[in-house]
Amino acid sequence: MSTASSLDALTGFAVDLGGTKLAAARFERGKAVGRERCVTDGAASLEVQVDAMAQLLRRLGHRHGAPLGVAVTGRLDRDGRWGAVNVGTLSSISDVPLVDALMARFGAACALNDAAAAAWAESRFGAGIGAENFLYLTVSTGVGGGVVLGDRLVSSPNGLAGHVGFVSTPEGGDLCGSGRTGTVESVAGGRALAAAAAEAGYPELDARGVFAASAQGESWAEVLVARSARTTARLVADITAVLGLERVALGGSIGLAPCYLDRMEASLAKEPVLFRPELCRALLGQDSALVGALAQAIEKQETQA
Ligand code: ADP
Ligand code: BMX
Repeated sequence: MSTASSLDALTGFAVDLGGTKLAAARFERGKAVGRERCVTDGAASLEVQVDAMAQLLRRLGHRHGAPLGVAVTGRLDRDGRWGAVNVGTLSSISDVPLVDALMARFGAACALNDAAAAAWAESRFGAGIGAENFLYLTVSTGVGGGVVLGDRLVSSPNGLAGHVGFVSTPEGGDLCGSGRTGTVESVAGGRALAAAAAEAGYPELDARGVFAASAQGESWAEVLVARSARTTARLVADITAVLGLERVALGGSIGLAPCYLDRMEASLAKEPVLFRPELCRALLGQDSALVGALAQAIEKQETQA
């Protein structure tokens, strides 16, 4: 049995590069013993993104060759090349050699999509335990997903598998940064909510501000929050029709916002029972992607040893 199959076997470093924040942590026996974070530069090149990771890792005491898992927003193909699917989130990342750059800089690294990493962590150590057909859904800057069927993280050579935010929705109509029109991400994700707030006359608000306005009873904001939750609930029912999902764990700062799960539950309750998987919050919270990336890094090292 792989030692990474238990949480307390996880000792090393992890990075989670999302569309809004870059987080890093040092883990000892599965516990975060140091944390660093900064704002993501969505226009940065590969070199600048790796520099930003290096700064955080240096502060955490990283040494060349230490176990390192890196979770990134965007697509990671089988050759370790990285590309934004939504170019509005990372405008300078298009088919760049991430894994080569990480290996050259840090001596050891394993990289994967952020939602895929989070799905792996939740399925092994968190909300997915005991579910054979499991989806982790992040509602964050964008809307992303990772699917675990049995003991296997679903992947594809081009790294697109699991990108559930790019499914289209009848709620949508706008052009998405992926090139598709009317995607779930272009309605329900954080960038979409900020854009909708600007259209409603609140250009200074981000998605967090929209949720705060909604909590204060502002009806324009309430409409946007309700539409996001309704759209992701419908997405869950649609994916359930394809994969027979048993359980879905919600993550990301929007997915973990206090009211969001309840709103999704209320929408999902209108679907026939067959299309309603169990819905819960990610048990590892904001750490899912960090933990999953490090677990994958350690599993990879063990396989190569
Ligand atoms: P990332 O996408 O970088 O992984 P997050 O999961 O934190 O990061 O998602 C960022 C999005 O979540 C932003 O659009 C931000 O405005 C929004 N957000 C942050 N905190 C909250 C909150 N408490 N309630 C609702 N939305 C939030
Ligand atoms: C987008 C896509 C996914 C990512 C998801 C959540 C890009 C740059 N990202 O759908 O790869 O998993 O967002 O990422 O195309 P986050 O930035 O919201 O954390």
